[in-house]
Amino acid sequence: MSSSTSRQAPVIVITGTPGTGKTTHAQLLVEESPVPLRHINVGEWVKQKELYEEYDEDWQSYTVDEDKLLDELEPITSAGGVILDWHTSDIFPERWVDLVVVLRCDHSQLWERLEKRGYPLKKVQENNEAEIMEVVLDEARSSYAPEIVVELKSESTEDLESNVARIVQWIDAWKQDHGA
Ligand code: DAT
Repeated sequence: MSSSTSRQAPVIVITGTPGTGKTTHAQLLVEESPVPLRHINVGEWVKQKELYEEYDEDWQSYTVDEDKLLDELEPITSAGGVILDWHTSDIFPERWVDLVVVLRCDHSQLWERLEKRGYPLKKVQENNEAEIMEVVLDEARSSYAPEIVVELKSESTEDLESNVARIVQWIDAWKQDHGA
């Protein structure tokens, strides 16, 4: 069984409604991190490695095969040094995860980002409602200990930079605590 004590570097989940800035944060964090981190965009992984059951044309999304996905991720997360970038977090076992960052964005700005991405209207609406209802935040809070879940605003470049700086500080502290 993996545990945080056996990892040389932390496992960080960056979650949030689609469009809140997970990938943008993960990419900058890879550059700025004091320890090497591998960025896994879980949605892309599911497509590339065909870890899905079917594609839903209506919603333009995949139904993930969760067992296959977890089997693929287990050895990677047990080694540590990973950012898991996904719009949902409750699938990852608690023992895998050291920090959960939940990104938040004002709904009108989120609407624009999702429209620019070319999402169908109902997908824009559904995601926007999910952001307003704090679905992703609630899910993270009900899946992990409160002290490892951090909610961060992602509405500007300043937010992005200060969020990443904060996570870098957290990684420095993690390294000290774990003698890494
Ligand atoms: P996600 O991975 O959560 O779907 P993304 O990183 O692809 O989101 O970002 C979606 C768009 O929003 C992209 O054009 C970059 C922009 N964006 C993300 N975070 C931002 C921020 N903090 N400030 C300004 N723009 C941001």
